[in-house]
Amino acid sequence: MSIIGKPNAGKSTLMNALVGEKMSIITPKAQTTRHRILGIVNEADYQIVFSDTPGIIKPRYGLQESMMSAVNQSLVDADVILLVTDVNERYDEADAIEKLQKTSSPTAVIINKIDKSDEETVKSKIEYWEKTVHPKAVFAISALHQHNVQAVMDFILENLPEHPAYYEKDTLTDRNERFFVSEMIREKIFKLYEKEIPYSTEVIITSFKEEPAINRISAEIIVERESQKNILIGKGGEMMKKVGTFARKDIEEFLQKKVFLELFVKVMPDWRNRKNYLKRFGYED
Ligand SMILES: Nc1nc2c(ncn2[C@@H]2O[C@H](COP(=O)(O)OP(=O)(O)OP(=O)(O)O)[C@@H](O)[C@H]2O)c(=O)[nH]1
Ligand SMILES: [Mg+2]
Repeated sequence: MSIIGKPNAGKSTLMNALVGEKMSIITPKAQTTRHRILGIVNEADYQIVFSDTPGIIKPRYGLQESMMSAVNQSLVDADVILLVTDVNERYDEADAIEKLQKTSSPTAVIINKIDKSDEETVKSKIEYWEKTVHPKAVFAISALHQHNVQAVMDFILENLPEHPAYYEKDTLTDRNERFFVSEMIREKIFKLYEKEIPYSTEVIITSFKEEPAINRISAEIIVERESQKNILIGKGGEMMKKVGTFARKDIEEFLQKKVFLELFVKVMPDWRNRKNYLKRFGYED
């Protein structure tokens, strides 16, 4: 079950709504999601494996190339595809449409953010998508307000093939705690910094010690240039403190435990284009 679409369309918001858990981080900035992230729903008589993916773009550097191979990989495996679109986007979804043409899996187009639109626009978008990609269904929804999300869920259940469960019954995702912790830190960076900073940043968990009453976590925030390091840290370390405080709150809620979080900023020139760094950071070819 693959969720694809352009950056910022609301794919991660929809996945979280369908799974009923906060799996993927969500920010107002494009290209928030960098990996394929699985969210698994287990019920007595079925299992649905959702896969959230990075927004479809034309890659300009190594990191973005890896992001696009995550999208392609998720399409290869998908039994059902949801193409998420923002109702207020212009009609320039050629890259996403092209990907759909390579698959024969049942597809639904999701017109999202209808809370920010009007009936007439929604109607014309439904018509546009029906005649452009001939999907099996079109849904107009608001993932943010959980409006019409159940209809999408029903479509998925109707179209999922009979198959033995791919994962153990209590599995929720393919990612570990460290991954989610690093994502929570990255989410704060996407929200607190502007321009190229979020896109030049990676977060690596360097130490994760579980003690009875507290978890001690250290993370490195990787940037590409010395000047970015200074911006990240901010005057007197103020900005870094903010990142740490907000991230720690989320991590404590996620782990249901007290957390001591230590952040270090490190420069790795041009990491977004260096194969060995990308590999080490968990990005596949
Ligand atoms: N008004 C409104 N905003 C929404 C809706 N769904 C998502 N958003 C907002 O749109 C922004 C992007 O949402 P995401 O879920 O991160 O989008 P995405 O498609 O995963 O983005 P990338 O990971 O960058 O590809 C966030 O600010 C969301 O709160 C919706 O139904 N209505
Ligand atoms: Mg996303």
